[in-house]
Amino acid sequence: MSAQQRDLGQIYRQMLRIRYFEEKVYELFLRGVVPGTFHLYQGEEAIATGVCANLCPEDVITSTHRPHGHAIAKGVSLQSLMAEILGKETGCCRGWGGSMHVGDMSVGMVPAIGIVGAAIPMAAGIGLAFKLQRVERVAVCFFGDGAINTGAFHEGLNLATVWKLPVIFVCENNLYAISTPLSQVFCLPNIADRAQGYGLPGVVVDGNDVLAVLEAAEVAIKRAQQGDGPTLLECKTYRHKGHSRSDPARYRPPEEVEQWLAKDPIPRLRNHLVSNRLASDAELAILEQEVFTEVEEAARYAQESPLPDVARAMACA
Ligand SMILES: Cc1ncc(C[n+]2csc(CCOP(=O)(O)OP(=O)(O)O)c2C)c(N)n1
Repeated sequence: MSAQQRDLGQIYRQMLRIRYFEEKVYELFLRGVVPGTFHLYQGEEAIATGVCANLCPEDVITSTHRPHGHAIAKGVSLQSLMAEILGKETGCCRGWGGSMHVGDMSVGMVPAIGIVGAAIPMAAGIGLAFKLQRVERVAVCFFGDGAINTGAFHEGLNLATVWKLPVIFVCENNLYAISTPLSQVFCLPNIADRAQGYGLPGVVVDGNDVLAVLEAAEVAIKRAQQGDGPTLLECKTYRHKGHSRSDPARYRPPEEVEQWLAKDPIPRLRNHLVSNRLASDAELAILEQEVFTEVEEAARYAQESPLPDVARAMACA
């Protein structure tokens, strides 16, 4: 299916659900309701949305310390996600994981892993399981540019390629690993260029253009489903906020931030929808209100939910 034939209204809704959800998380944090830290995905919504729109519930994703967008795009409910972030019993991990470990295997999301790069070989292992089971399922591994110099990146990409595993490696290159610019730790023009060294296709994608992500992910997923092995997708993007909730991100030049904010993927898709008469302003305003209400409802649900029972803290299940 070409990106033009998809229901782009649904894609817009999904990106907006991620954006509004995280705005609410930040608001709740300022009100002192969120325990622990979190890492906002704002600015990168087109990647999770564009990739996961091509997946079935049976396909599996792995995620990082910045997992809210991946979770929402893969189908974790806003209610259970918000409850997890607030450490509540009704959370997708029953309040035991918090923001950095959200996940729900019933929709194909392995609980997120905060160790940089650690999920890369794990995704290869999931792909190996699918291959051995002879099922047409794929594993998608999201990771940041900070993961590309870990041994796990080398092991995971190499084995997945050698064994032709159905894995899509999605590098969300937002130019910084905490405060370290990619240019200080990497010499090639593109992370995707690394793929050549392992013998898999490496594709550079504008990660702020959801139409481009949809198309590139579709090609990579088909290739994996046909038994032709993995692909490395490098999605170039930018996080709007600091690394974590306490980071003012002063290490980024203001003009760089400004340039990237102008490429915000959400208004970009909105403009596309309106200028191509795929949706009117009024229709999108209704959709935006619906998403706002859905997020408010999730926040209310999470806040009213009980905390986990302390007596269960040392139990295994
Ligand atoms: C193995 C390991 N080393 C260091 C850290 C601390 N740490 C947490 S996030 C992060 C940066 C990750 O950057 P990147 O992979 O580019 O993802 P982004 O935060 O940009 O989404 C680091 C170094 C960690 N979690 N795991």
